[in-house]
Amino acid sequence: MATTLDISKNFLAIEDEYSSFDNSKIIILPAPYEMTVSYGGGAKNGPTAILEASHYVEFYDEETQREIHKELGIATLEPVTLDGLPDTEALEKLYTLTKELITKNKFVATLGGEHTISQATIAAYAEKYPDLSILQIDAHSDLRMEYQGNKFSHASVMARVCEFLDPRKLVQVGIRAQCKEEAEFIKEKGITTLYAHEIRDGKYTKVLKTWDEHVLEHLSDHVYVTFDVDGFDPSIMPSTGTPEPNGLFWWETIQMLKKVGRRKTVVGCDVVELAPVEGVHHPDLTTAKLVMKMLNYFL
Ligand SMILES: [Mn+2]
Repeated sequence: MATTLDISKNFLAIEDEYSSFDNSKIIILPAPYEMTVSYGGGAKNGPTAILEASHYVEFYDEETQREIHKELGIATLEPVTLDGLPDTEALEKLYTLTKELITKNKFVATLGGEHTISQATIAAYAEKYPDLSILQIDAHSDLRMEYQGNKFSHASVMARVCEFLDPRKLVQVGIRAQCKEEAEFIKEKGITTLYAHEIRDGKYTKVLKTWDEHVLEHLSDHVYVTFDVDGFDPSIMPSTGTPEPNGLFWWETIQMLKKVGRRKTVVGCDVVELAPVEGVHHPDLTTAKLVMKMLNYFL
């Protein structure tokens, strides 16, 4: 099994007792993959930036009143080496590693890297949980059959997932940039897509119910959450390759994640596409805190 990072480099800066592989239910898996960036680059620096920023996130979560690292243990693996590998080999490597971790009953939180990586981790989880549904937070639907000639583009990741998972088990939130073919694919295949403009227009807001209830209704019991940070509004998340206006804000997003955690069994997650900008720290910290909130809500 891959080596773990120590207190100087691991998620939250956790001492050995609560961050060893054997003692930890939670595995942070840094996957600095960057091959197909279309606009702004830097996603390969995402995992390290999240880990560094996490040293300024508190162990104690004031909302859930827990110190989750002491309850469950959080081990951070050494970043998986994907550099220089062809797409298929890199994805295969990540799939195999995820599969090993799931077999050992770990909860894997993968840090990207480009969104492309999610097809590998989701494939591993989908084999273990046949009813698995996917909650995708993203500005883009990522359903292009291929992009710039590459079917392993970050813009095609969910099209690849729909090749092995029933598209009706995909729920997308915050979408606000796609091509016509993607919109048609969504309708044709029965994907649940909550477009950003529909959320803002109140399409899913019912009496005493917020839009996220619609998300809950379309998820199965076992859920995998894939979080592309460009789902957030660029005002709180400028550090990403393709920022899009009219994004989600912090509180509504974590409210949704909290409800998902309470009412479903979240079995794994990833946070992808952070492309850190030198001298701009808040998006790195926001992402590290997002990971921490997800762990607190999901486990
Ligand atoms: Mn994406």
